[in-house]
Amino acid sequence: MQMMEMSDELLRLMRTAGKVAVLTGAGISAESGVPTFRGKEGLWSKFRAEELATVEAFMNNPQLVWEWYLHRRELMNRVEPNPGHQALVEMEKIFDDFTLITQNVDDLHRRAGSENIVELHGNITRNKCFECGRPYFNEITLEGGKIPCCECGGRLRPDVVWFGELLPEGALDRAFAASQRAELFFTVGTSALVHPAASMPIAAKRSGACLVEVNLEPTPLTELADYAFHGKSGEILPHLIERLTDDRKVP
Ligand code: BV8
Ligand code: ZN
Repeated sequence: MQMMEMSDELLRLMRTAGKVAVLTGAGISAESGVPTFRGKEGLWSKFRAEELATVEAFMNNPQLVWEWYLHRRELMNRVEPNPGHQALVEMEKIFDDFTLITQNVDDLHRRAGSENIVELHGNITRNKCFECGRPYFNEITLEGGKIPCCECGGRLRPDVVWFGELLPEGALDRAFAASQRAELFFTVGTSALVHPAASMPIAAKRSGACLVEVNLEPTPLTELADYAFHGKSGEILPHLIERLTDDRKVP
């Protein structure tokens, strides 16, 4: 659907909705220069995320996995939130009950100013001990090929959720609760292939929410969505906010 066709029905709903939830994926950070997972320019295109973001990969080759995360962390220091992230900060101010559920570990929503964020897959800026789970705040370097360790002797790892690992319980509960009470649910910049994250829009729709997809290309959610905007989130989201705030200014 083209932007100009944004129906009055959706605008009316956005004008009157109170409870809104958003699920974001790597696509919302693409315009900041962060490679997506499954795009052509995917992260370290010679590897698949599923081969590096796993416990086995870390057990077999912790050096390679740490190099991948330090490379991504260094990239994160060089990029900024984009208008898509900023539009969600505005959205949080407009709706009384707003929850931003993200699969991204890039910390860009927090840096943009979003507050009520549910990090389903952790955050690449944080480290923790693989064994005891204690957070670790010092700089990580891979000097002399040694893997950094915790006082307990356990190996340190990035505080992200790897494939095959359970999501943080609190995060999963909060995300499902927000999805099931939402009147309006946006899924933005995700291929909707990774579970249980991709179940959030489905849970929202099942509970009666209006489902809006904003993504560069169709996904398995497109046919379920009430509205599907296919294009760049950094253009579509600001336009939605502009239409909404113009509208709300109407005396
Ligand atoms: C779990 C953190 C319980 C690490 C990540 C078979 C069926 C169903 C499920 C499974 C299955 N086999 C295994 C599973 C479970 C598995 C899973 O879902 N696998 C998938 C691949 C099939 N899930 C898990 O393992 C999860 N845990 O289930 O625990 C359990 C326990 C034990 C045994 C079984 C089950 C844990 C998953 C978390 C993995 N960690 N990240 C890190 O980042 O290093 S996932 C990783 O993928 C990122 O978090 C990323 O966000 C996420 C999803 O990818 P997307 O965000 O959607 O990114 P993608 O590139 O795919 O798509 C981007 C989209 O944006 C594209 O559509 C593109 O068109 C669009 N786009 C691009 N540019 C723009 C744009 N849109 C708008 N504007 C633009 N400018
Ligand atoms: Zn430890």
